[in-house]
Amino acid sequence: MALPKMVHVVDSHTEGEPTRVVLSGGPDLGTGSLVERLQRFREEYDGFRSGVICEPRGSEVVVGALLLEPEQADATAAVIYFNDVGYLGMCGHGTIGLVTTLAHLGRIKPGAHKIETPVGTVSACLHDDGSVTVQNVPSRRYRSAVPVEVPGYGSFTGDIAWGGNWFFLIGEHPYEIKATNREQLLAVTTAIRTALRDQGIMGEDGAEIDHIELFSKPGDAANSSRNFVLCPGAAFDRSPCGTGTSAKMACLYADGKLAPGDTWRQESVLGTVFQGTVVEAESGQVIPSIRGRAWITAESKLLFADDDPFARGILF
Ligand code: PYC
Repeated sequence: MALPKMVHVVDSHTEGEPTRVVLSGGPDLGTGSLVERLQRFREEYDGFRSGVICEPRGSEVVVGALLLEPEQADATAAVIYFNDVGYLGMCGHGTIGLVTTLAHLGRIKPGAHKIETPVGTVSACLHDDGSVTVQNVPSRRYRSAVPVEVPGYGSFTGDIAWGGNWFFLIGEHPYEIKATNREQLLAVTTAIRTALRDQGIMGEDGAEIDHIELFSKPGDAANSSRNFVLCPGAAFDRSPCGTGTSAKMACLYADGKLAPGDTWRQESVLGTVFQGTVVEAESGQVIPSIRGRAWITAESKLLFADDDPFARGILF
């Protein structure tokens, strides 16, 4: 696969978590469903993913958003999210970043916009104050109170839930969720993910659980809870994680602790907040909404020289 010479990107952060929207210079994935286009991206252009996201042009914290032509005539955009190790189903903070980017470029106005993702179409409302509400894909708890023995750390019990990605959600643990504890939190959540994999604990249809979410009391009493979310690679989410907040609300709903229309204010490890709510959907699922804000940080051209040994990123 030859890399393009130049890729035009807009960077933003959503409540602390970065998104890099690829506007031009991305691979030609042809036509077909987004699932088919994602498969082509993964099989034929994975070096583009790592080149755009990994060092020296990016970092493991960044989530990429490849902007594509939608299939539906009334959709504003289609998008495939990706990171330093692979591809995401949906991304809540990324959708807020994408909508803010499109508004920054003058391509959309306040109001509701349909965005296609590989796991379903979501709706994003750009508000007059610049904040964005994302109505996510139907979310559900798959299994509750699942025990896992984690070598070096002991036992944990968590729920497995889908919020556009697969999560293992843990409320009971001895760790203080604060930014200065991030190395410890990264170590334990990474060990939990490895233990889930080693012990064959999966999402539905054998899907890998690649996000681990710890909860505690909020730092600010105005909020409902604080979280720490391990993303699929070795980075943690600086935002409260849109798909993670969706998974959390699906669990609360399943426990009768969150009714449709109630507000859930999810605080991140940095103290930033997504405000969430749910409506009921069929088969015990909920349709979660999360509201947050993104800020544009850069408009850049990424350059890829033919003889650059790290054009496809530094693959540690
Ligand atoms: O906001 O859904 C999210 C997300 C997933 C991974 C990083 N952020």
